[in-house]
Amino acid sequence: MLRKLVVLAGATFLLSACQPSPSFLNPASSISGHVADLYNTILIMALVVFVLVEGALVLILIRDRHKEGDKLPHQLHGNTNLEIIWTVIPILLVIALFVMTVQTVNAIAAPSPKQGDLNLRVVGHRWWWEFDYTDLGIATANELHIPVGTPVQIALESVDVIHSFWVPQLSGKTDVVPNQHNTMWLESDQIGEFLGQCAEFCGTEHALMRFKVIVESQADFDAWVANQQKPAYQPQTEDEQAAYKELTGTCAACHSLDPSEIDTTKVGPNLAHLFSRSTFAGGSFDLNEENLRSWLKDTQSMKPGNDMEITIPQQQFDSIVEYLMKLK
Ligand code: HEC
Ligand SMILES: [Cu+2]
Repeated sequence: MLRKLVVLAGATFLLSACQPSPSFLNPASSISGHVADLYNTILIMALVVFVLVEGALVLILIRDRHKEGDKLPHQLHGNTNLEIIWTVIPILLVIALFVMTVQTVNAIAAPSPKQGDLNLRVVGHRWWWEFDYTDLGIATANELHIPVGTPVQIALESVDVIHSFWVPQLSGKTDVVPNQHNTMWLESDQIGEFLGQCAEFCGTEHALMRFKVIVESQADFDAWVANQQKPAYQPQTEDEQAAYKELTGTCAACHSLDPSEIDTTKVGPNLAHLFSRSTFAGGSFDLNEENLRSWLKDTQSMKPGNDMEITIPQQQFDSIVEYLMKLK
């Protein structure tokens, strides 16, 4: 048992060393920096208290042990000075924690210090994220592209239950509540990919309601936007025509093939540029042919309980897969 535990703990450490930690303790923005600073300060304070209190305890246990032949020690009742000290010090500590926490909350809640913002709408769906670039007229899902060093203003909405938007390295958590308009902003000062996760239990597939924030240079971001603004790939061959008919027929009840159709009532993600993304179904699986085929064959075994329930006619299956893979 103990050996198993040691191996498990060792493996966890080794594996976690492979990737930079997605934790807020590895911040890539001023907001997460504030949170990490507060956490570290409180941790240090707690460590000092722990070492002093436990140190005194252990010292007394050892030094004042009962020894053979000891007489009954001097008996006393109460010590006003000591009691004042151990009441006042914790009160001062708690006041300090309170002040630091309020300062951090204010720093996070403050409007972004810079102009030139990008406006975004994030919509929580069970169990995936819709990202609407309202100013740029594009809708996408599960992978949020933003330019480095630019504050992004985010309006948060939910079409069903309460979710929570959280990118530990970039932002605090903000609840995404039906019929309520919450806002937040985030900014990254590092290029890279940052993992996000729904942070409010929202049902069966809550754990697979993930997403990625892809922070790029302004030039890369502009190129990405230009591609997303293009219409989806149009059918050329007969097979593609058949697939297109299916995609704009049965599938269109829940999916749009028009990147400029910003429509939160669609139950599933916009598919116009599906293969410009690297993951799907709430950032849960790598997007490649094999996984796409498994998904279309049986979505419910890959992500049990999700809202895509459909059987695709066998004769159209291959052409749909091939068509979807052209949607770059
Ligand atoms: C009843 C609604 C519904 C129908 C009809 C439907 N889907 Fe879906 N689809 C969904 C939902 C909901 C998701 C997201 C599931 C999740 O991540 O939890 C999804 C996800 C997907 C994804 C992954 C997209 C991404 O970026 O995560 C693909 C690909 C897809 N569907 C293809 C299709 C195709 C092809 C059809 C038609 C043959 C179709 N769907 C019909 C609801 C539907
Ligand atoms: Cu959620």
